[in-house]
Amino acid sequence: MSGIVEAAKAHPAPEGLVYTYGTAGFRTKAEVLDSVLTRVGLVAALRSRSLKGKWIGVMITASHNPPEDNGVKLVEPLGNMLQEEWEVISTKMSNKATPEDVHEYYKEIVAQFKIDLESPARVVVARDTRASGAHLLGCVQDGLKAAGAEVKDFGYFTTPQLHYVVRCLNTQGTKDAYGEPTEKGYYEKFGAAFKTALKGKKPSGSLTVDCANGVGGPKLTELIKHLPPKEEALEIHVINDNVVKPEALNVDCGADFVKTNQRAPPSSKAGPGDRCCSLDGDADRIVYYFKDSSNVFRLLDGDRIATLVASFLGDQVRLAGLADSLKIGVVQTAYANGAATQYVIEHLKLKVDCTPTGVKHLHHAAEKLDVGVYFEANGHGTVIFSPDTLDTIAKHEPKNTGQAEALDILRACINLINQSVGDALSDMLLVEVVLAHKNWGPQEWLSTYTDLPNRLLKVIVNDRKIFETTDAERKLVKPEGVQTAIDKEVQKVRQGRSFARASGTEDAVRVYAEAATKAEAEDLARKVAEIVKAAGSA
Ligand code: G16
Repeated sequence: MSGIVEAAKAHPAPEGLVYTYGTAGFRTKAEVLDSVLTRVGLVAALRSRSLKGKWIGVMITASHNPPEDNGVKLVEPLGNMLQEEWEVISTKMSNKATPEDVHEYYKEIVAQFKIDLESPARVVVARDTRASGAHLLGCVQDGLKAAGAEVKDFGYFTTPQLHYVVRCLNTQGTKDAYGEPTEKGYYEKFGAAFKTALKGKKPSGSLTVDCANGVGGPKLTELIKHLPPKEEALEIHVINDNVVKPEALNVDCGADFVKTNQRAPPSSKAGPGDRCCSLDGDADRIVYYFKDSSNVFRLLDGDRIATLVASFLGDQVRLAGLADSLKIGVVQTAYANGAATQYVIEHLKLKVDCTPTGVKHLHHAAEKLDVGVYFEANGHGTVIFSPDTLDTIAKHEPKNTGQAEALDILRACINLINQSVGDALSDMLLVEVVLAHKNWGPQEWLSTYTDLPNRLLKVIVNDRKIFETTDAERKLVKPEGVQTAIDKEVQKVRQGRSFARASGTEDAVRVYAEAATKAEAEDLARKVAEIVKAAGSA
């Protein structure tokens, strides 16, 4: 174990910095991450050993953050986000001051979980296209080597591809086998499911995909090779796929840019009615949009994907004769537009749960449902089917051709949806399948309900950690008095709703506001931002 001291010595922790495993792992400026990455390597090896050698994933990415940032997250054997207990361990390990402290804590974890150091440690690593990725990979490798882990390096991957291979490796040869644990296996699985789910239907028009100049670009180009020919199915135009220039990542493009600014990337050449979508830097988020006949930008975000998919799956379940056996539910966060929540409850007549931000929270809530459709408004999400639901759908005997057809579509959708994590590429194919079956363009999709005008702002404060929330992040409990001030502003506008919460991926407090009109929503967001700014500068 002396190698552990050596590895930690080679990547010393900068003085005075405190690291936290946040909404999606550790995320900050790449130049201060060396020590964290090495220590994450050690923790990943221990996590694998604590599970008797199951494969654990390490993804080096900062997703939607600017090019100079980077980050790392750990993935559990079934492709889920890291267990919270191990998030705490990772945080503690990253903040140990000296190499000796790191070694001591390593031994403490071994004792706490009665880890057999003779058990194998197996870890899968991958990274996005950030310039700092290669160096940080070296730092993780040093930690993994010191801990004696067996490593599979998949090179450049989207985050969901990493989740996919981890799940495949751990389920190989079992009744729950998820697929071939290779990049090719990923394309083959989702490509084949897309073809089956379309059932000969063809999405109307073409789809332009903005890849945020991230890893999604080259991976989408590969995926297209495994889809049916464009004459038979979907014509895709790939844009913003320049990964040779890492400084272009997420700059004036990508899902976060589109969602936050509520406009298309300036590079977009799409005309009215053209269906477009944007991925983020590691291709785990997707939002759709188009220009309407009056040339007005229209966003179809995560809320819209959730309602579209929930309504479609609900129809197929009903048509297949399974309505009495399966209940569908939708999981959202506080960022969900009030109109979307109302539409799900009143029109789709489905149950809605609200959780704090972060895929892990939504995923856990969705796991409690037969069919859990979870999406954050920013485009992160997927659908998960409980084991009993999968069994029911697999065993169901259709009574007529109508039921048989719906059942076929349902089964193909299960294969098309990446159930380990939200996956922009798999979500995109799913949306295209639904639109093709409904024979809808973006305008019909948009017409299902009218979003309340809303505004999302980022406020830079001295210390964002002083902002503490409750009630699924919808209310601030600290600093004292801030929530009361926000409530007062909310009451001044019609259909007003607003909240503030510290980001878990950026050094900022996010403010969300919605109201009956654009002017009121903008005004409310600005007022709440001022309140937050004042409280954060005190
Ligand atoms: C990550 C998380 C998402 C979250 C987003 C913003 O996304 O995976 O669940 O919504 O950060 O989080 P926050 O508001 O706490 O900064 P990504 O795409 O950056 O990995």
